[in-house]
Amino acid sequence: MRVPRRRTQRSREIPSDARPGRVVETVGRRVLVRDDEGERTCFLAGHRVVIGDRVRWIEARGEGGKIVAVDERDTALVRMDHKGREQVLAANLGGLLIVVSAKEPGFRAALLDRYLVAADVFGLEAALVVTKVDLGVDDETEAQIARRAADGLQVLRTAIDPPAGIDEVAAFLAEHADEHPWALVGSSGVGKTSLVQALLPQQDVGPVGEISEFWGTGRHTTTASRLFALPGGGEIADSPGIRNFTPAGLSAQDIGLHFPRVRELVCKYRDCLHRPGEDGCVAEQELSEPLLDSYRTLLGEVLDLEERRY
Ligand SMILES: Nc1nc2c(ncn2[C@@H]2O[C@H](COP(=O)(O)OP(=O)(O)O)[C@@H](O)[C@H]2O)c(=O)[nH]1
Ligand SMILES: [Mg+2]
Ligand SMILES: [Zn+2]
Repeated sequence: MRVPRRRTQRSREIPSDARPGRVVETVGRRVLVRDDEGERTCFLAGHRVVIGDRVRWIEARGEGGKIVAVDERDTALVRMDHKGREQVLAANLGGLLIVVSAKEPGFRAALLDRYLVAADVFGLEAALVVTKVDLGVDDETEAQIARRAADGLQVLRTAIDPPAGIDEVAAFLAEHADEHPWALVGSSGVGKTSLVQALLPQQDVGPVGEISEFWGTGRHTTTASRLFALPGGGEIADSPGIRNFTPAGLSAQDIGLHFPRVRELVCKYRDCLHRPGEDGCVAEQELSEPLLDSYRTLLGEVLDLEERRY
């Protein structure tokens, strides 16, 4: 699916003294814009921006900058909120570093699969980071990891104390460095901010161990979404967790196309949605239970949202 394009400036002209920059932090209606000269707080004049957006800004009397235009996005990570509204979470990303913890909280395979679907839908690369391996990885989780690795997903494993795998994450991000940053995604508490802190020991990267949820409006959390430049190269975005991530722009019929093995099913009817009890459906014979569960849960949600919208 192509991301919805947004023209740089709809009707108003961009002032000639406007300078380019990139949004590296958002907390509610306040954003931090970075360019070669540094960072400054900007306020929004009717624009909606997210982390990673390329913008034009002008000096504003005594209070940093004012954003006057938002450039077209190369990519956008968009979710559907519980009311079926599209919500852009980040712009111009190159990939998703999907973070799942071995324990506390336990491995959430279904959420991992949704982010994999999202990467596929929005044209992003993806890799898996399994955090908290110091707590041990049980057999069931190992099986879940092995299944994704067999599908070609790169898997990194980390622990903070004693440190393990941190250099591998840094090397991975350096290898994938270009103008499109990667973003850490995953539930609250899986260790995203701890990982960023381990990558940037000299810098205060934000609160660790606080349960915060991102609702898009900025009202429910003071925790920022923030883009960090790494010393070895590459960039990584950290953000508060999202309780339930549903990629936007998916029709019920599309979902199967974004799941490995589901897309290969040959059922009696070509438009089979592989719901329980469907006539001539081979999904239950052909797929593992966790994979089918992941698929059916997302399908159920999209069907619900479709029903509510039409
Ligand atoms: N045992 C263990 N705990 C960790 C590890 N990484 C993070 N934590 C703990 O997990 C909790 C949540 O971490 P945080 O980085 O805030 O997670 P975030 O919500 O994903 O940003 C904190 O109490 C961390 O100390 C790890 O590698 N091992
Ligand atoms: Mg965090
Ligand atoms: Zn079927």
